[in-house]
Amino acid sequence: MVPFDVVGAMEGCMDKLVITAAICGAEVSKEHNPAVPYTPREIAREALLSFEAGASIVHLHVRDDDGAPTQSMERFAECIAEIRRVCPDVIIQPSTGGSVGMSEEERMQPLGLSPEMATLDCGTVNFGGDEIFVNTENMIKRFGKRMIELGVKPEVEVFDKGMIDTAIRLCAQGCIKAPVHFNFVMGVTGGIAATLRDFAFLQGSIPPGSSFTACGIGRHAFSVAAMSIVAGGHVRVGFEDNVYIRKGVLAKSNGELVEKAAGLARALGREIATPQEARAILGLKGMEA
Ligand code: KMH
Ligand code: ZN
Repeated sequence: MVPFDVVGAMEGCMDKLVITAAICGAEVSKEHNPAVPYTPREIAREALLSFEAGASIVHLHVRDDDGAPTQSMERFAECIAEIRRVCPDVIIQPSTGGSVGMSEEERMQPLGLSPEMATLDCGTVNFGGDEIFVNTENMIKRFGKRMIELGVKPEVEVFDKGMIDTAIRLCAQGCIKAPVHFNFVMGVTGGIAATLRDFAFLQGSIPPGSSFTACGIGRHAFSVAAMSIVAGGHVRVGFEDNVYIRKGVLAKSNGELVEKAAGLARALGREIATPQEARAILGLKGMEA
């Protein structure tokens, strides 16, 4: 993969673009945007709209009906079944991050469903104010080893550059399998900024053979998407990261956000991957030789 080769992208030499829809999150609510889904039905509808607009992966948090975040395995099972009913082929990637303050045991629960993928948060980060998202090295090792045991492909969440270094170290210790798939989460208060300079720094810091996606928080959603499209990475958008389709205008659905990212990709000559193509690109189980 040639970084920053816009001409190459336009000639189709890059992998097709894998779009992840982070449809729900744990911190965003209907007060931010009334279309944020809580119930299994609402979640499945947002997954379907995202899939129809070009998403091949749904990054999944789940909520109680009143919107409270939960990592309950039963609730994940219910939501996954509802998504599968309307959208059988999409890749479902549960969060093991949950929400700030949840215990390791709570967060681990969706792994019990042996999903194809799950997130693996590779370091502790301030989230502004007194909020700290805690991921000690031993926790990361336990999450990583459990994913290896269950054949779950981790997506390593990177809120700052040192988290890439942690993932590389834990790879060498057998807690994460190479090749690693990263997600650069850019623009979180307390994390790395959503700048082109820092994007290049992150991309240049991952081992050869790795894959990556990127998401920008809030107003950075589409500038980071554009950077990743031209750099040969993949893209994540969705209400978890940003609720606006453009300045001051709320998105009607996650599908609208995915559609905008897909439009950027098409304009830059990058084709969109189907879920099956995404499985091959990311080396998910069932697609290995
Ligand atoms: N909600 C954040 C505390 C993940 O999904 O793994 C963690 C998060 C990352 O969203
Ligand atoms: Zn998440």
